[in-house]
Amino acid sequence: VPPPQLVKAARDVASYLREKARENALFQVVSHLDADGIAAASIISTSLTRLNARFHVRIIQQLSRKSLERIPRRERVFVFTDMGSGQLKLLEESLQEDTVVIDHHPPEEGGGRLIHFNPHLFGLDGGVDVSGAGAAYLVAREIDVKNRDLSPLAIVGALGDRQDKGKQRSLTGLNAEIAREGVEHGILQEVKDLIVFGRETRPIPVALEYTTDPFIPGLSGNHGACLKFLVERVQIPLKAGDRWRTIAELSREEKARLVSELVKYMLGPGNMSADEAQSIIGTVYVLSREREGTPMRDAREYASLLNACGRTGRTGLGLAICMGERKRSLSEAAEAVDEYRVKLADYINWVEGEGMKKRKNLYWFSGVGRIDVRMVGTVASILASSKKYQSKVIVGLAYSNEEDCIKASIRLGKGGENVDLGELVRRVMERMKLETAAGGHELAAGAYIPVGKEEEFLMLLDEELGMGGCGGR
Ligand SMILES: [Mn+2]
Repeated sequence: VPPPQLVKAARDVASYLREKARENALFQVVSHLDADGIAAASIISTSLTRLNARFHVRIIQQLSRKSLERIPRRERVFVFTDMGSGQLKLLEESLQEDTVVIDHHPPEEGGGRLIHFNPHLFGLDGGVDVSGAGAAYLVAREIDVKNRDLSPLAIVGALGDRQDKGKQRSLTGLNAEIAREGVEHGILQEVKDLIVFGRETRPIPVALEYTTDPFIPGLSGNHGACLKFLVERVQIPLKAGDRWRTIAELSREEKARLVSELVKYMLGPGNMSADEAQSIIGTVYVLSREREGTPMRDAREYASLLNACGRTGRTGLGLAICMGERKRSLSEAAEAVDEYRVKLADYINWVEGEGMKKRKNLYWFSGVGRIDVRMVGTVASILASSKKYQSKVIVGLAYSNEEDCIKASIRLGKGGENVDLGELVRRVMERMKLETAAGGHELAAGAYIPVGKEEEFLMLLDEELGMGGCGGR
């Protein structure tokens, strides 16, 4: 059960938004371009629609002075979702307008003039207990009890943010609470099943090929190998007549065969740990009112779809889908997912082939002019998760149009636990006397650096790593 003070705070934000809607205010929703951010924005947008309120939505990659300047101001009530808690002072300085922040990131001090809703303020951990979409949902259901039908979107957001850290990849904390509400409402189901990409929509070999979480060496990204594996080892019918079957269609026995062969492969030729192999089975969240065979039926696939929409510049499409559009948008969404996959594979091949450079204490690549800035973090994360870069630091660079800066995404491979990347990056920014956005935590950090300062940034980061107790790795 959520702490009563948290419910009370959500209720206060809700009555504020209702009041402003009654005054016919124009709302400006601003949110983050990942799946959680898009889901959060759509939860608030749907709630505003139901209040007959006027609103605009802007989806951005980074909240900064620059990105704020680009948003029209006049007489708007700003509602930030899945962002803002880390920039309370910036928001208070730059916005004279009424401003609401609904976020789950660790809050900074200050921002007393703002209306700020964040589960951290009530002793919860926004890293695993609840997502940005979850926080938005807590407010939405206080706006109107009808908005309880939006709980599946809160689950989509949480899965998009990889908050499924419980047993068998289940959601915990407030997320589990919200899932239970969805189940009670008859709009969500929790089942133990194979967790692969596109279980509702893709031919089985493609589903396997596209599965990168966990990344299965030799199978992930390799269509031919997946087909061969299925035909030779698993031996289940892959087609029904002319049509390819999906994972969701497999019988219990067929699925059991697939699982046991997969696990054998992962532990054998795949060279994966038992933990990693086990993570192929887990809690699947099914949006039971969505049509079977569509990507919105499986909350994880829904999240990948939103992520692909955001990172290929189709944020409007992602929002439309979350707000109920189910016609032309589905084929467009499929295009977004394919484009995203193809780009990602191309980027990774390029980095692994020629892009990756080495320094004393880190690996780095410059994707400037080559890699879309919205995807550089994902590229670095995928590489960091591979065995090759175990306990290594990877820095990916790309040019951000939004910020007119170089974005650096820094990731730490598994096994490098005695470094805090967020702390190191903050120290480097201090030494460079930069006040551009930067931050992060132990395993992942990011920074915006003026064009031309990349070399200095890499040099100082390398130096800090050398002093930070992980030199020589
Ligand atoms: Mn989030």
